[in-house]
Amino acid sequence: MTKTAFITGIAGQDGAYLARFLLGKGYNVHGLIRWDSAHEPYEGKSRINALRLDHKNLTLHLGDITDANAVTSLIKKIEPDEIYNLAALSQVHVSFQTPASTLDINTNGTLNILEAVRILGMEKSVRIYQASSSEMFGSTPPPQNEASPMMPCSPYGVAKLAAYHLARTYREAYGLFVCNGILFNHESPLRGEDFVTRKIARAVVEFEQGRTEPMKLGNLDAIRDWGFAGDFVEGMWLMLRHKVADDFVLSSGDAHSVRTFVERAFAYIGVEIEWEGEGVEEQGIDANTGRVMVDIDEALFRPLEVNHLLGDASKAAKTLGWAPETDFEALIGMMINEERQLPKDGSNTWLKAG
Ligand code: NAP
Ligand code: G4F
Repeated sequence: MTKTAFITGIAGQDGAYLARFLLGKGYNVHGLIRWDSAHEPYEGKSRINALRLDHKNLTLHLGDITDANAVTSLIKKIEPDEIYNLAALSQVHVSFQTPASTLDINTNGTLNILEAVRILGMEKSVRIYQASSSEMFGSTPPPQNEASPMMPCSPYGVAKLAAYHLARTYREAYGLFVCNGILFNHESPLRGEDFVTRKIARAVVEFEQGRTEPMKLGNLDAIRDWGFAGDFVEGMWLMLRHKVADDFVLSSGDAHSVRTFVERAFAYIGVEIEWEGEGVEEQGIDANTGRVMVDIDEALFRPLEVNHLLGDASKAAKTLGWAPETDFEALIGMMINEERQLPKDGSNTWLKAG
């Protein structure tokens, strides 16, 4: 029988990849999209365009995860078999500037989904994926797995941790089938433009095409475990196939600093970067020409930083049979190649190509 999935945050990076994955499996996919994302020239719309809006099994619903009544009536109408709750304010730095709305979207938004399923008596018929995050580990030393202490370092991390506990509580109290996917950083050509990997990939291609202004970055020494979003959405789906609801880490298991990402990205276009100076005076220099390619901007540092994330996804490997396919170098190459092909109007063709 055809399954029906409801994806909140469908206009985001993961929403686009997940929708494509589920449509490919024959699902009817319903997506929640904010009204301002549904219109050009917002990048959310271009991701949805890349999905082919006219797919006969894809239905978009205008709405907001913070609107409890609207969320409840939508779930009642859609009668989904699976809900993937991806909607979030996902920019960690921004969460320091908008802490209250971060909690409203990331925590209360999750509560709205859980409560809707409970109030509608759908506990036994719906399986829920909750987009939890490695940011919840915060200052806990690496490697981090499902049993590691959670010590978040941002309003974003705190909001995600509260949502994680709400999901666990609803699972235990009301028998909801809800899984927390504790996902480490995953990137793609569809990554939002202000996340560091996409920002670097874009700048590198701009340099290749004649850019002269140095790229500005913040903390070069933060270490992240970067994987490919396309691999990770399959893990979300696999969690909902498991016989019991549980929590799973998904990660590549390979961590690098932002500095290394910069070096490898420039190396991809044949530029060797040498670092000179210290602290905010540090610069990344083209070793051949002496040109400054990277400057440090103090404003891009966060009030508190998560220094080192390195995931241990052995539980997901053993229990779900999940393994990422795309390694660090392949991810960088994919992002740069796709950035090179972006049309001048900024719309992203990746999913059409894929
Ligand atoms: P993303 O690209 O920022 O997508 C998030 C989506 O949520 C956006 O389309 C956004 O809509 C939507 N949204 C924000 N506020 C909303 C609201 N009030 N009502 C309805 N929709 C709203 O993030 P992503 O990278 O795809 O991540 C997906 C989920 O996984 C997020 O919950 C994120 O926190 C979590 N996560 C991501 C990673 C990662 O490395 N990517 C790792 C761990 C966890 P607009 O387009 O209108 O802004
Ligand atoms: O790319 P980022 O903004 O991602 P961050 O903060 O790790 O968060 C992402 O991954 C989380 C999972 O661990 C998700 F839950 C979250 O939703 C999001 O998807 O920053 C990565 C690192 C940080 O340490 C940051 O300080 O890069 C450092 N950085 C240095 N310069 C920069 C910049 N980050 C950004 N965004 N922009 C810079 O110019």
